[in-house]
Amino acid sequence: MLTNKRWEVRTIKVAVISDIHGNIVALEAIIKQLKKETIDAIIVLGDLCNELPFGDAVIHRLMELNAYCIKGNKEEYFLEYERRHYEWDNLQFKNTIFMYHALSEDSKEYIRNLPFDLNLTLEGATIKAVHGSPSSLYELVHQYDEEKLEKYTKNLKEDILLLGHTHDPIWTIQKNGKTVINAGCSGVSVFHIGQAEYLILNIHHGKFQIEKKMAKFSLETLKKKLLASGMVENEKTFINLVYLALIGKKEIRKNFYDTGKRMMEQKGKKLYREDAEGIFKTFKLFDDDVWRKLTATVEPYFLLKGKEK
Ligand SMILES: [Mn+2]
Repeated sequence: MLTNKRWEVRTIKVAVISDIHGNIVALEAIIKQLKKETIDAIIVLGDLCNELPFGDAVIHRLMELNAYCIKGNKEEYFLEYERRHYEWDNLQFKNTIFMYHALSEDSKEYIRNLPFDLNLTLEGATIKAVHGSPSSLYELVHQYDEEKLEKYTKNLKEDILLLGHTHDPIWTIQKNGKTVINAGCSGVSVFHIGQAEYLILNIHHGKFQIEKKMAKFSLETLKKKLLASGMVENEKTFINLVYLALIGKKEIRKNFYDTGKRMMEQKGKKLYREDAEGIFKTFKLFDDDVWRKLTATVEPYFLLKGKEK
């Protein structure tokens, strides 16, 4: 029968994007590529915003595209800020607060309503999508984490487990008859300079095949947008470290945070709160004097100077 035959040849294409972190320039580059093919669904694995200050534009675009989105730890930071359970007066939090206030009310509401995970059945394939791991927004699951992979595939009902959060380049692994896919990092990858990685799942009668994709974006356009955003004038260090990592100088950022950790330890101060809940379980705290001393050491490398106040 004609209808059945048509049904049998149907392959659906699902784009999977992760960790955009407010990089609207990268997201637009991906969308441009997606428009060239027939995409049936878009899944976004959290950390839509909060690193680069264009989260509002990113969320509006994802709303327009009717993307299936889940929450990342970076959205949770904003929700923690809304709850005001902690003090947020450290210098290092100025950028988080700035990016929160750069969101429109409908974007904030969108974030509040993001689910922790998604369970989808698409053309016979069952998919579970999470940001970190099936039990936490913060847990990192790498390709070599045998125990975690065992734990999360052993009783998995779905065929495919989609992960993000690590910013590893895209990887896939077979375990306990399941396919685990880490969708990499679209917005702030330190492995693909000026390129946004994502993937396409081609699904046909429950069988699927994975295509790794790459979309080039302009770091110059991004730089101009960052300079116009007001982020540098608000707190210059964080955004400069992010931008340096984006252009391939990730060791400057790594050194900043590693040295900061040692300086806090030398002061006999804890990097985490005793009563830590939520984001403070994973968020390292730096005293302002440490943050300022470190800034002085990396400032000569800063490319985003901002306007004089
Ligand atoms: Mn994350």
